[in-house]
Amino acid sequence: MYHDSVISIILGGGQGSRLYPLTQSRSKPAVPIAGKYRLVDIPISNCINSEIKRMFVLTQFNSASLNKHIKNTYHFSFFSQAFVDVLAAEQTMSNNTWFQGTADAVRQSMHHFLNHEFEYALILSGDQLYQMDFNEMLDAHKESNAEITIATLPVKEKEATSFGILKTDENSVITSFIEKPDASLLPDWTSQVSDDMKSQGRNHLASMGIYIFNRDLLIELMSNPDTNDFGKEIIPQSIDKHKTLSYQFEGYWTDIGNIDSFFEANLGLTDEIPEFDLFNSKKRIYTRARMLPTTKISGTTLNRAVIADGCIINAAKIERSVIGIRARIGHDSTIINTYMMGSDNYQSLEEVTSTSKIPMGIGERCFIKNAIIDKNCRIGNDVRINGDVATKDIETDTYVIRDGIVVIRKGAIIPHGTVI
Ligand code: ADQ
Ligand code: ADP
Repeated sequence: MYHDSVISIILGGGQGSRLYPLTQSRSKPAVPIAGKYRLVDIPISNCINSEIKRMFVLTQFNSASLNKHIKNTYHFSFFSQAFVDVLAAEQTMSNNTWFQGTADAVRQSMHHFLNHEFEYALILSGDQLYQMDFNEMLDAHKESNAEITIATLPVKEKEATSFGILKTDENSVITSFIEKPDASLLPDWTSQVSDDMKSQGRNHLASMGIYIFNRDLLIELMSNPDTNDFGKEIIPQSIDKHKTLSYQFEGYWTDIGNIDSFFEANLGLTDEIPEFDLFNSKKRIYTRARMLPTTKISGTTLNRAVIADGCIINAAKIERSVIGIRARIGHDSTIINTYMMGSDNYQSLEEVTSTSKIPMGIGERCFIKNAIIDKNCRIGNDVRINGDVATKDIETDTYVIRDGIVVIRKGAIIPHGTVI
């Protein structure tokens, strides 16, 4: 176990434009996933399960909901060294800019890390869904005397242009690296992979954006103010000078950095055997213990539905959907292929039954398909939302359509009878 020698640095997101509008009023790590968690719970839980308990979350926005979530969720023993610190981009005498990229975010926060003793810095992305034991990666790093280790995953050709792609020698030492290569270059960038990966057409070795750096090397690399990004500059410039190991991972891992992948990763949880396993007690995903009541369902046909705590559901049908905490869905409504995040609070019975104001949740006789409904939305009666891949991307005050997915903005009011 490496808990005394490792700190982890979670990259909590730049401007968050790829997950917009979910990041319109909150920082990326605070985006709700899987009905009751937030994005930041994934890397934090992986660290806790790997006994790495000193964590920094780097974010551009000092968002109240992120701070509150972390403060209310991760209580460690008074006698333990464990902590989760949120470090937001800060103006100091020596710099007055926001983080310019992933490496710049680490550089600007170095003075916080250096107050702590550590041998290895584990750098993690804040927008990936996976379960990984970092001790195995740390073992590989230490045994090979590497200065940098990158977690890597075989990917298909059509995905390879979105990642850093690399080649290794027979000892898994990285010999070349290219950030997000043009498709025309890919035939030169295949690697030897296992038969299983080969049979799935996964012949390119991609960086997962998960790095281990030895402390002294990280200090040295961060002293060069001209490098702002790990994938674009630090890694390609380091591999010739510093031994950089590829630690190959073949488990489930997916980037959830844009609306389409975020949507699919959430709906994937409704599969009969989801690739991301929330039911594994050894790889538990932690979140805030909210003490919500059990969910109440009446008259609903449920098919592949994942339903969080504290919901009141009277819908006719819910199919391939994830329904988040405190969600309320009215009579005769049909919800298909939808991620509804739920609500931050309950309304009183008078508010819910009032005819003057649309209550939080989804009303009666609605039909909702291919949608993400952010928290605290008020969807009236007889509303029809039918996302379709043929629909062009559009943006209004209350919703945004991206890749055919209708995203209802946080707190939006959708009047009775609206058709989207
Ligand atoms: P990308 O995912 O495209 O590629 P990037 O946008 O830099 O890389 O994001 C990496 C992580 O850092 C994300 O979690 C992001 O939210 C966060 N981040 C980005 N800018 C930030 C900032 N200014 N401050 C704080 N956090 C920030 C990277 C690598 C590729 C690799 C893929 C794997 O560059 O080589 O293949 O990750 O997903
Ligand atoms: P969660 O972790 O439950 O998703 P947050 O920490 O972001 O949520 O905030 C939700 C909490 O904020 C709720 O548990 C509730 O106590 C409080 N809250 C938010 N909005 C309201 C409101 N309008 N009325 C009462 N409480 C609220």
